[in-house]
Amino acid sequence: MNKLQIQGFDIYPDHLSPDAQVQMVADIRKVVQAAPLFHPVTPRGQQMSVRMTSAGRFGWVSDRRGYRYEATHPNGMEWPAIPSSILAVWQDLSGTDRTPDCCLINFYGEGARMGLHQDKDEQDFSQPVLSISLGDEALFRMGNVERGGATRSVWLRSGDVVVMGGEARLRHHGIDRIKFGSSPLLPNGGRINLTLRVVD
Ligand code: MD3
Ligand code: FE
Repeated sequence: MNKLQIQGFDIYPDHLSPDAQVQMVADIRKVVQAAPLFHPVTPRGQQMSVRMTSAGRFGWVSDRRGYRYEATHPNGMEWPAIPSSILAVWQDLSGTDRTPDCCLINFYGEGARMGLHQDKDEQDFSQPVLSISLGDEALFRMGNVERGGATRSVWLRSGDVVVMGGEARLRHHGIDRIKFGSSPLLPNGGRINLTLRVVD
């Protein structure tokens, strides 16, 4: 498939067909029914605008006690298994033999965003992170390993996959905004981002 390389990120535009996207959304709905989306709160007490849940052995959570991976949802239950439709994309593009421990599910409603940050709660930064975009278009900003400096932005669209490995793994990144209602995939609008991660 065709691949774009920007600041060490490998971007696969339109990797998933429209049918595959519809199937994946159906699989995600089952996960969300079992493990409801919640608004994480940062350690400083700010509610994030993105709602989240997870599938896999671990899920990512944040509250006043900090950012971390947990074996259970805030409601106490174990996270659902990662759907095989999602694991198949990892097997295709990740380039690692490890299995992902976590599929973090981010839901962006109208006005939701995610500030520039690094993903540092995992044990082994030699393992890549893989992201799948579904639904509305999002402006993805890519920065540097150190704070500050120049950034580049790219629109991520439904069906796009991004792999962050090597030098890109510790770069700052974020979502400035979404174009609410730009995709017909989710009937009520919004954007789903899936990230697959090796945690321990
Ligand atoms: C670069 N999510 O969940 S995905 C996140 O679209 C996150 O919801 C954004 O950043 C989203 O942590 C961006 C692209 C992404 C994901 C993980 C990365 C880029 C990354 C990890 C390391 C470097
Ligand atoms: Fe991130």
